[in-house]
Amino acid sequence: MILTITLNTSIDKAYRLDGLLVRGSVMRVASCSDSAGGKGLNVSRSIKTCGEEVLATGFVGGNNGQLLCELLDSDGIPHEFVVVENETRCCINVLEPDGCSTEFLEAGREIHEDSLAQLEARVSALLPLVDVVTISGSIPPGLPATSYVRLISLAHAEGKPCILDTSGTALMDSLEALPTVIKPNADEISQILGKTTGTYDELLQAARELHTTGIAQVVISLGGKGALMACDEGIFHGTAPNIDVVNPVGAGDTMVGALAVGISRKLSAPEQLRFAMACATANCLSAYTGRFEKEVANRLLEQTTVEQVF
Ligand code: TA6
Repeated sequence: MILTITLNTSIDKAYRLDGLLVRGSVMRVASCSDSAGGKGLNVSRSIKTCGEEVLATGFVGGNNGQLLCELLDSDGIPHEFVVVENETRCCINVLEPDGCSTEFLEAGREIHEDSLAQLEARVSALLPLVDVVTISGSIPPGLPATSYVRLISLAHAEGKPCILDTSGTALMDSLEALPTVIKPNADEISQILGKTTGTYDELLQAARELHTTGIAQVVISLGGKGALMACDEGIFHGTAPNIDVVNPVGAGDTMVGALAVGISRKLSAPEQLRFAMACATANCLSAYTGRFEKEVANRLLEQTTVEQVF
């Protein structure tokens, strides 16, 4: 079973427009779909789509928190959240006919540190039951940037691999806990190593350097150019087939979920990367945030290649 941890859950609202966004105007939304969001819940859906057992935890609060649990129930995602006082946030994704996607992400309401202690106790109780842990997304106001350090350490103390997918100071301040897998973008790698990683070779070198600090797998998304993975077996470059993107939102989260599935299934590192890229590409073909069709991912898997570059 895979445990997903989401401190900053969200009701994700996807607004699809009939015309291009016009600033300063009143625009009626052609369609709106709500989904249980926050990166870790997109991750949870992707794990379930892959056919693996998943359990979601983190924080929910208020009416939005209740709606989020109902949305997860309808997705068939088991959950054991710590309920907090303040309302769960909303994140808006505006989708235009030309494929442009604009996201408005609320910071979230304040969560008190005693709630984090409750979550740590909940996670500790669940760890003996799980194979892999994922931790995804931003840290809500009120909690320290080091919130993920203790959660990663709890997982490692039980011998469970832990994938961390976050950014900014939350990522920087969590590296001391040596998460098993991280998925930084090129800017974050530059920030971590304090040097530019503009060229492909600089990215390769940086991924290798980051891996040597003790992070077992460093996955770098190259957008349309695929993704890199630096690990003990070497450095691999995965390339997915070209597609017409329908909705890219959640693709990175689907990649995390598929990486967790790959680890749970004890796939080799390059096979984990290939499987994760096929699922993330399938996510981009779905109109719904953080969802994809397993059959589409299986078809894309045959067209996704991974080559060893170092
Ligand atoms: O990656 C897409 C997404 O998960 C959206 O669904 C929205 O929930 C947002 O990211 C949350 O990002 P954050 O970094 O604030 O956790």
